[in-house]
Amino acid sequence: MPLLPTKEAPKGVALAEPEIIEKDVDILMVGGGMGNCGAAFEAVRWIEKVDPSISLLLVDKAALERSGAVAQGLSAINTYCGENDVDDYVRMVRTDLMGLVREDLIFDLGRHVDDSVHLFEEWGLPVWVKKDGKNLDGAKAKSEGLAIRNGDAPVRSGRWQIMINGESYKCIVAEAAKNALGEERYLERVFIVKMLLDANEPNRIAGAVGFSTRENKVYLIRCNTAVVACGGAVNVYRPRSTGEGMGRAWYPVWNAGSTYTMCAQVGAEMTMMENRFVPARFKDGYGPVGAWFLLFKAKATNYKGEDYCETNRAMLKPYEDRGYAKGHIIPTCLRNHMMLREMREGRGPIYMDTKTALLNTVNGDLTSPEWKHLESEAWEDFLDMCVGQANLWAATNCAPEDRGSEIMPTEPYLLGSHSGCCGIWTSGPDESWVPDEYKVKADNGKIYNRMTTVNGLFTCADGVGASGHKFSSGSHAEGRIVGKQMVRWVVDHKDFKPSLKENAADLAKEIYQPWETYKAGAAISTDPVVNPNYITPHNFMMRLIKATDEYGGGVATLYMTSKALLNTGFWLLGMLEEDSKNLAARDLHELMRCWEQFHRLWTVRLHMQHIEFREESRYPGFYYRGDFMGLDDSKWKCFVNSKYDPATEETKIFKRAYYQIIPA
Ligand code: SFD
Ligand code: AMP
Repeated sequence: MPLLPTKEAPKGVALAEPEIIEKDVDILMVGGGMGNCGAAFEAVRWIEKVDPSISLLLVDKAALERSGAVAQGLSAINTYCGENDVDDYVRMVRTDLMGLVREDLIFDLGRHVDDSVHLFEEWGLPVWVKKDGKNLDGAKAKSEGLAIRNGDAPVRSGRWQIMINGESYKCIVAEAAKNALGEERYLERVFIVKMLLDANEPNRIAGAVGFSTRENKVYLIRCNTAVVACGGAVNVYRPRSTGEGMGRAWYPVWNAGSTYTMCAQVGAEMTMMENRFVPARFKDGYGPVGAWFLLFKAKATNYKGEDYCETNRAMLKPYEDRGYAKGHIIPTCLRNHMMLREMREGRGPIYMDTKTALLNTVNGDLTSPEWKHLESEAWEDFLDMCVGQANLWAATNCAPEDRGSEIMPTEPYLLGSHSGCCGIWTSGPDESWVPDEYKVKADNGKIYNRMTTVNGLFTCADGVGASGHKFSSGSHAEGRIVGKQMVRWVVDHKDFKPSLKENAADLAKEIYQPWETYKAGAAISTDPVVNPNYITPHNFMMRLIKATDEYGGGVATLYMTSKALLNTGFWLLGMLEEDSKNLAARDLHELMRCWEQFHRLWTVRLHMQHIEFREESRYPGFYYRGDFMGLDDSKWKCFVNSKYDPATEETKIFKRAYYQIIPA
């Protein structure tokens, strides 16, 4: 019989009965992104100083050099304090995130972040330097022996941002982490599925389980302490991209909410999961706008050429009156809020006026050598961090000096390190100025900075909630804070012997279930991706993102939702939860996709539950509660936190007090 054509051919390594590999380590690091590269580097330094017998293992689902958000590189470092006062950094983050942030965490990060940037430069990252009023790019600065770590001035695109030649940013940071670890202390291409609690001590982390995406191996790792830093959640809402472009997104598509799901599932308290980030980006290519707004001083305009941030200034009044949107700082969500009005009322498309910006910079002199340099900077901004946008410009014959490019608010992303702040509730530093409620007391009565409410479980970067605007540099710096604390934890808990409730064979069976489901059902249909007995991870994701898009405030409704809409969404997600038991995998790649969908489902449901709980529209432009359109500080100037109880399988959502630490 001739082979029937298949719509989706399997792509990964064939599935087979997995070998089970068990490991015991003191420190387990899950994820190999900016956060955990910092954690690994710092932990090794302290292990060498304190006790070289402490063991450590870092596990990444991908390869460190190109994993996570910085995989493609970046063209700016968005958090570098330099000459700025750290208090002002806290003020900026507080204003941008509508007044609700953990100021202890932000201050703590601000005072450490520059040190990470200096290390990046030392490890080889070319950083632009200002000399005699001129901008020298990284290579030129290096050749002249200039460096910001030696006191030379960086090229600032904005007050907090500095320019880099960052195509190889992640390779450089990963190399330093790998050099510190040595080959025996990291595992790549291993996807962690869940964290495991201790069998004897309640609320105590004791291990993790996952599988190789290249070999049929299940890894069960017992540990004394763990950090989960698997980035944010992408493709939890339907992206604007369709057809062959589907899958193109702004934040890294590989990060599927593993951080939030895996920590929530073991009972870690979550915070501000209602928050999201809807970045304004160049349409279709998702190219960054920051350098255009800040470095090139470009304006975004409606179809009439009006700067809608000026014409809609009155929309800010209610927020300014309450102390939000101060002076020239307009919170990111409110900038979207004004743009969305233009789109709703038919004054789109919205354009980034690249032409005027470029011509103004060189006073209209398109023949000067400065012009050539400026032109390459404009392209390099994309080539360093979003190659697809440069491709799109080339493919559409777009010369930015001739005409503007359309910008658009994207689909929502869940993250805690960029201009958003959902995540996990953690302890702040153990200092007198930090309110007691911000300190999580561990089993021994001590405070471990960035520990979650689960004993021995840490997080950093996109994982830590209520503390945005860390970006790449702050994520690394926060990882370093965690690395040091984990060594301290091990020293303080030398006698702990992890014991797991689950056994390895049962866990392996559970993880490989989608393969069994596939084998059991496959013969029933001629097309392997359409089958009454199972659902493929791709089809599962399509159902998930349709539900969240339409009912959870996605682009379909211009970010509008309400209690009634959310309830329909929960009903659909409930059925998806049931169907998640019927996810099927044909190969190892699909097995990873199955577990990613499961992580997405948990994360986005929690996001919607938090939105339901907060009866106001705290972030207009990111999302709206149609039934509570305004801000209500009398009831909601507080954190919304939640906690899943692994024993009862119930999630409780509640308020926690906000404390202002840095005066206005
Ligand atoms: O232009 C598992 N970011 C920017 N930061 C800057 O400083 N400057 C910029 O220019 C920035 N911009 C930007 C940025 C990101 C992206 C994607 C673009 C543009 C296009 C933000 C930073 O990159 C971000 O803040 C940090 O990278 C966050 O660090 P972290 O550690 O939280 O996440 P990660 O780096 O993505 O790493 C996650 C890791 O987890 C792994 N992983 N491993 C095992 N098991 C699982 N289940 C796992 N799930 C995930 C990943 O492989 C990865 O190693 S701009 O927009 O402003
Ligand atoms: P983006 O490219 O949008 O991710 O932004 C990069 C950096 O520039 C971040 O620190 C943003 O907060 C900042 N930024 C972007 N757009 C603006 C703007 N219009 N005004 C002020 N800051 C901005």
